[in-house]
Amino acid sequence: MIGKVLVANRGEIAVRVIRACRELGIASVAVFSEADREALHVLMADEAYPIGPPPAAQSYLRIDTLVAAAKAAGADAVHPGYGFLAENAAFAEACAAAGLVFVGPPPAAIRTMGDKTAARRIARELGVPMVPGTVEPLAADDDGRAAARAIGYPLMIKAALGGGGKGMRLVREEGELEAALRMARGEAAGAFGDASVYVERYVPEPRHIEVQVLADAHGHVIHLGERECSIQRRHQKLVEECPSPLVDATMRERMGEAACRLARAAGYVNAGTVEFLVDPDRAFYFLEMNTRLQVEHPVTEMVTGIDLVREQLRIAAGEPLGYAQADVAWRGAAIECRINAEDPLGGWLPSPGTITGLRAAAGPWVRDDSGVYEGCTVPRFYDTLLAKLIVWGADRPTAIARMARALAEYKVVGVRTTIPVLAHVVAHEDFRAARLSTHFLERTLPDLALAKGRRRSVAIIAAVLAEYERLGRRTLPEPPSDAAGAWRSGLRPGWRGGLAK
Ligand code: MV4
Repeated sequence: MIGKVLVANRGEIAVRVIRACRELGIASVAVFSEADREALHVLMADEAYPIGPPPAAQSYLRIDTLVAAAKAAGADAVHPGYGFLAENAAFAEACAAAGLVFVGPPPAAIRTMGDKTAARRIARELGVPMVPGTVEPLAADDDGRAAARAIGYPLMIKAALGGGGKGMRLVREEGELEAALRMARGEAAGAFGDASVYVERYVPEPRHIEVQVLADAHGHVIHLGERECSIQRRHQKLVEECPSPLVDATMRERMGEAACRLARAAGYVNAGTVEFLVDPDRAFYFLEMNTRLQVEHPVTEMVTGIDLVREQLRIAAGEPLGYAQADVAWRGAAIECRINAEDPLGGWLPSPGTITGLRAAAGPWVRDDSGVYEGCTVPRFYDTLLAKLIVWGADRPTAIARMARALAEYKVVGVRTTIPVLAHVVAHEDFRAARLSTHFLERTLPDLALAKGRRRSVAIIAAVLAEYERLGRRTLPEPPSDAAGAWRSGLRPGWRGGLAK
């Protein structure tokens, strides 16, 4: 039985976990750095403990401090969220050693899947399709030539302990191999404390499709279908959806079955995600397994009706799933947009600061998973994710129209956000026709620069019309209310936020 959970995270995911706890009658304990004293997750939790200075290395990444806070609070369990220590086997072990339930997989499963070559060896054993390449790290003195000739060019060098695109290098021909290998090893050593790398054939124009799995401690493993995550920029996803418009029931069953077999072979328990690359012929290849709850988990929740955080807590408490694969049904379509405090029209730089005005989207089938409130300050020390806007519709076109509507309602003033780019994506004919690839954004973003120029023109035309109206006012009938349509640009008439700046 779990009666109290310490949430070892911040922002929207800490809020998400606190909400699930409250619905289950579980007490929640927040932790906060000096930059997060008045953060939303602190205001929402039942209790909150300070854990140190703003840099994450001195607060949210301190295993000793977090375990001490959990013990001091009398917590039974620790939920790691995503990022920070969520895929750190030593943290899971430290929790267990302190008598705390880690709401996540066993340390051995984290470690196995954290080594991408170990994961590839499991996939090979099981006959799960994967990108051709090595299943062992290259030896420290290996120049990679033999492996590269066997695989063929172009190829990718990846960090064995990497993932999520960090430490990856594309090699088009043998002449580039030596330098790329040196850089990849250096990056891997710096980022992951281990210079080990492996080699894979490069899949051009891939789509990124991942499968959600749930495994309980009683040997039940099921999948909840896929998410399409192809709209991304530099390995940061912007828009995700469930189901993938590319995947039919047969492909879902094949990918889901492969994901379940991988999870089972790794001794996996709790919620996890198996990533695949899908080529233009719809062949899928195992890429890696993420041993955490993912940012984009809500789209799966909206389409399956299953609360993934609730399931994580139930599984961690030792409860059986209580339903089987045949009980999982997928209904309609869900889309998630990530609202980040970044300035896409200014080089995508982070945009920390105080949120002076905020109006979230609402209405039918709209969900706002946010970590901020009007008046709060967005620190510069962490991930820029402010909120996730999620919508559901009976089908994909309905969900897209709803997302466009919801993005137009969403207003954030005081910090720059990615909302204009998200609106661009969901309005684009290629997105609407499901012509998705990981290159979507770089291919279509010049359109956004045009839109910026167009906005300026609209502002000038509006100013000229207003002046004409002022001059002619005496002879014209009473004008309509200024308030009509004011919501498009702000919370109140005359209050100009976001795009109008
Ligand atoms: C690849 C690939 C092409 N071929 N591997 C990027 C994130 C990491 N999980 C793996 N990634 C890729 N691995 C081979 N053999 C292309 C990518 C890739 C990518 C994958 C998923 C989502 C977005 C991406 C953007 C660029 C490259």
